[in-house]
Amino acid sequence: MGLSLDDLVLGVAAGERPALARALSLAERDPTSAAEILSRLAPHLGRTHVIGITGPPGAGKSTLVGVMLQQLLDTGRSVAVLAVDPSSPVTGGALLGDRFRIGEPAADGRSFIRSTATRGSLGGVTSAARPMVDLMDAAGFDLVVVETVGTGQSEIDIAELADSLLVAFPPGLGDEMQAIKAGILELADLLVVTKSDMAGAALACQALRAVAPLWRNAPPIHAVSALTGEGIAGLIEALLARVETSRQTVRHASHVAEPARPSLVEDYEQIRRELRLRLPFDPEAGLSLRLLQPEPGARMSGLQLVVSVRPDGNAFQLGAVAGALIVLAAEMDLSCTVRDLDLAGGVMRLLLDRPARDT
Ligand SMILES: Nc1nc2c(ncn2[C@@H]2O[C@H](COP(=O)(O)OP(=O)(O)O)[C@@H](O)[C@H]2O)c(=O)[nH]1
Ligand SMILES: [Mg+2]
Repeated sequence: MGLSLDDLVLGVAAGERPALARALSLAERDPTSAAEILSRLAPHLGRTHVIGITGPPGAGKSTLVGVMLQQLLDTGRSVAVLAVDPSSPVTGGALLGDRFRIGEPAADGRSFIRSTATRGSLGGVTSAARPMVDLMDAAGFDLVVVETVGTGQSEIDIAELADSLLVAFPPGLGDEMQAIKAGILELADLLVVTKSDMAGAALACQALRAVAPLWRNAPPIHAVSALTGEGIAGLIEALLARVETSRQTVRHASHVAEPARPSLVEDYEQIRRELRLRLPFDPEAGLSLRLLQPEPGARMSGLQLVVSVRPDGNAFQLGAVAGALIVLAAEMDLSCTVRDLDLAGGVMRLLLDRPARDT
């Protein structure tokens, strides 16, 4: 109580922790007020890099986040953490021995940790996660780390929320390998085999390496141990390289006029609307449509799109969407190239572009 919406907006924009904490609570219970606050914070949005981490319960995500948090703070960046699974608190890297010294993360005010209860029936990202991340962004954190428990649905939700998605893959997963084949590998930017100090870790790496070549843009695999510190430095390095390139891409986009891009995104929005009108089912109920960030240094002007099957969807819907996308693109004078279509795996990757014209 006591803080008006105006106070909250000013406080969050100034990076004040009490205001941020209250705005986050508001986002959990009053989406309308949160939306109001966020609309007024619009000029402060879009600066952070969101690191998502997902994977099965007990994979070691929270422990890894604690270790990564300290490492990221050590680079001088400010970091906020949103744990959507509050069952295992982010410890600040309590597992690590003296290999990495764990200070008191909050000591100099560059870190902020918040848990939020899981409400989705599938145990996925709550609908409040997006506005909560946006509030952390508006408060000026360089990085926002979001941990979610991996169920099929939440993995896709977190993929949409994150700029960089880490998928944690613990040793001894066995049958759950199937779940990974069903699309999450395709969504991951970095695959992390956790608990590499354990006996089954080498096998887990092997299993991933065996599957990875099936995908054209398979993500790199990092084996890490929060217990011994093995692989952590390499993981952080890979992550920071992504943070840097995406920052440059954003800068580039805002400084250099690229006439093709915005209108292509508008075309894509029109395609989404048309898909809904023309198909006999709601394509976005059963499928996830995700635009990929342009690859670092890519000269390609087109939009990359990943369509994957959600738990409620099926391969027929994917096939129908593939067909409809091709027809729509042709009608709109766009080129649509299917780069990968894996009906069994439930994933399709497309490139939408404007055909080259001689002028
Ligand atoms: N041996 C080993 N155990 C780990 C490691 N990281 C986490 N654990 C343990 O695995 C269990 C689950 O960890 P937690 O981080 O809560 O997993 P989460 O459910 O994915 O967030 C805990 O008992 C941790 O102590 C690791 O690198 N090596
Ligand atoms: Mg956890």
